[in-house]
Order: sequence, then C-alpha cells, then structure tokens
Amino acid sequence: MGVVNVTPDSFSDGGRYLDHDAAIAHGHRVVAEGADWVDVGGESTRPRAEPVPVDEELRRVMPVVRALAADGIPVSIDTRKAEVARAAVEAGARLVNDVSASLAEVAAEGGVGFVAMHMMGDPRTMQDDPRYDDVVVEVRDFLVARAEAARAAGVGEVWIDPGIGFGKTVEHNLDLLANLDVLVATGFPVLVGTSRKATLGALAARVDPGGRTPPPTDRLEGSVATALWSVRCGAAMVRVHDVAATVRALEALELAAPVA
Ligand code: PMM
Repeated sequence: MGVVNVTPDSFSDGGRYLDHDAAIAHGHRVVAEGADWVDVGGESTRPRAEPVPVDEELRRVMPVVRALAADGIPVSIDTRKAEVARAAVEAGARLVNDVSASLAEVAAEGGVGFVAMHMMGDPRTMQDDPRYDDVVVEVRDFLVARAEAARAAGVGEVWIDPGIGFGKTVEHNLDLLANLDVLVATGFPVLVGTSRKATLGALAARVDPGGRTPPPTDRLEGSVATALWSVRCGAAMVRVHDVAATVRALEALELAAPVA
C-alpha cells in the first residue's frame, strides 16, 4: 500500500502532495512502482496534530480519490470521518482505512473493505504517556473485537493493524513488531505501517555514533527492514512511502529465501 498524503503537515511527507495534480501523479507513480493500493489521506494523524474540518478534508482528498479511482487504481481512504469515508466510497474508493477503528458501518453500507487500526487516545494526546499492562494482548483483543463487530455489521473484507506509533512508546512498538505472529494468528489479514516513523528514528539514533536522529525522509533502511520483517511474520500488506525500494527488497528476499 503506497501512501499519498494530501496534507500540509504529515510528519513524513507533509506539503509535498497538497497540490491535487501532484498527489494524483504520485498515486500513479506508486502503482507503477508496484503498490496494489493507494492510501489517500487528508488529515495528518502525527502526534499533536490538530483535527482538520470536514470541508477542508473533503476539499483535499476528493479530487485525488475521484481521479485515481476513475483510472482503475484501487484506492483506500485514510480518514476518521464518516462523511469523508462515505464521499470517497461514492467516488470509487474500495477500502476504508480508519485509524479510529469506528467507521465499519460506512464500509458495510458502501460494500467496501475496512481496516481497523489500534490507537490509544487521539493524535493530540496519544504520545503523552502511553501505558499498557501487555501491549500485544491489549492491541490484539481490541482489534479482534473491532474486526468481529465490522464483520457483524456486514463488512466482507476486514483488516487489522497494530497502529505502530499511535499511542505507543518505542518499546511498545518493538514489542508489537516482535509479536506480529500473535495478530496473524487471529486469522484476520494484518496490515502494518512502520514507514518513516519516529520509532525508526529512535533505532537509528541508538546505532549512530553521535546519537543523531535522522529526519523522517532519511529513515529508508529501517522502513524497508521492518516492512520485510512484517511480511515474513505473515503480514498481508505493508503501508509504505518508499514503494519502489520496498518492492525491490521484498522481491530480492523472495528470491534469496523463498517462503516454502
Ligand atoms: N499510519 C499513519 C497514517 N495512517 N493507517 C494505517 N492503517 N496504519 C498506519 O500505521 C498508519 C495509517 C501515519 O503515517 P503518515 O503520516 O506517514 O501517513
């Protein structure tokens, strides 16, 4: 899944694709590079981001969703708002990627797929002091409950996603990545998004002689490494910014060490 953020402030690529034509071109580019889905989002969910009014979010994403869907590209809409999800599905989006895990009804009504992602709290406060007794068990139980509710509401295709970086410390994120098999064992297809996230910056700083944290655009190695790890643990999809590098790395891994 390739990311197209039509936002001025996403941590990873904010401002690059705010212009509709640039966003549409980027959607085509990630498909040419090997993405099966293009995830279009108009509200940054980075820590401490302020919510975006619905009209502004619609203005940002709709021309992009409409154009990519009209070109036959499988579009996922990354939103927490029912109005935006509904409009995007009417315009041809086929997956509702909902970081609040609460829009299953919209996906059911539209006859499209649904991603239930785990987040503790909301983006404004989620990184303040996240605490869990057992992050893996709590995230799994939350996701299974939301995914079963989505099935009961009539959604045919339900994905689960641990929500790396959404109300989690570096250690929580690493614990989730180390135990992805627990999510895979639920039987729901698992989506993982580590691309360019702060945890990868923290890991890079641990091995940097000067303890330097690279900016989001300089976290390619960690992004690719964790995408490969996720796929080898059984994740069915990874959400990435650097599609070409990720696809090439996955292909090389498959050739070097094919899965039996
Ligand atoms: N991460 C971001 C946004 N949307 N959706 C899913 N399902 N999983 C994620 O991990 C996820 C997401 C934040 O990253 P961005 O600001 O680079 O889009």
